[in-house]
Amino acid sequence: MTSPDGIAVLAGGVGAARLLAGMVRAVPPQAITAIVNVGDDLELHGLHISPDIDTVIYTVAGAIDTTRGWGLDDETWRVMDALERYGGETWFRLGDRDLATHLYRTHRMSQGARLSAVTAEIGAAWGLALRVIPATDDRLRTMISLADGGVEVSFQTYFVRRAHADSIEAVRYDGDAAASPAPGVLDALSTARTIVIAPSNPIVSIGPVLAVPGIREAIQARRTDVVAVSPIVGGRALKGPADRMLRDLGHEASAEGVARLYATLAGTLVIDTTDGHLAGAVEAAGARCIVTNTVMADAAAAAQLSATVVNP
Ligand code: FO1
Repeated sequence: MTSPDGIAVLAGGVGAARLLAGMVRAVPPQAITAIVNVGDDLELHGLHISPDIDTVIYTVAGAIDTTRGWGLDDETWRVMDALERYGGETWFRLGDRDLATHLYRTHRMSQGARLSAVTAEIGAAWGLALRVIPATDDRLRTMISLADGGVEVSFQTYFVRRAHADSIEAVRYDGDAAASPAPGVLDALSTARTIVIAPSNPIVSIGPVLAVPGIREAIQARRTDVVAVSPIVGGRALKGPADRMLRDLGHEASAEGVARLYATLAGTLVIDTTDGHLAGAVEAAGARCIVTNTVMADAAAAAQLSATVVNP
């Protein structure tokens, strides 16, 4: 049960993880509930891998490889190298220490444990006090239709195997209609003092969370208490293909475009000082606009942005 001064955060990968790592310094971590995207999840080598959940947990635990932004620091790749001998699938890089997470998660789920329960066990094992909850325990997979012929591929095939180099023409969230919010998600969204939409990719990180029936409505009902952070700075994504995906899908890749995308969800949009000249346009799109540094170059910047976001 999130306390009335709780903070609920819709989270995807790297940007959200950095914000959360700052937020646990700005407010008591026990008051924070991260609701994390599972549309990136995949089964590989018979293992269930949840990249955004692991990126959040490893980053807040201070164990993330800061260069890559995913996976563990001090990593070795002996298993991947050994798999090469057999021609195994090594395009999706799984470090030796990271593999333990997938082995444990897969084993526990084979015993009938829900993803949300196993995620709580893994977060506790890394000493986290904030709650990390998958948006849903049901199967939900982001599928990308590539431009020029529209062949549909899984998210990680688009993002990693094809290095997100393709233009896209559609995105869908396979399984969304049958999915239910994981235990604790709707409770967190209804009792939190503030709901934060982290600076994650609106299409493939925040989109799959909103696609779970009940979640979008729960956020729309709280619009005045919802603060979104634009993942687009100066027309560009700080990391990853969010700007190109937005443009490919007919949205404007700008702080103003994000304001329009989130118009029914967030009463406040936080944009970077680079985009200060767009504040009027953001307000015209219906959101209160806060202009501040949103580039979390270090822990101090992440803590500063978190402080702004939790007390908008
Ligand atoms: N991203 C890559 O670009 N290449 C990889 O080989 C890769 C492996 C990987 C393994 C575990 C994990 O938790 C994340 C991993 N990522 C990799 C990142 C992953 O594609 C995420 O989905 C993105 O960061 C988007 O959130």
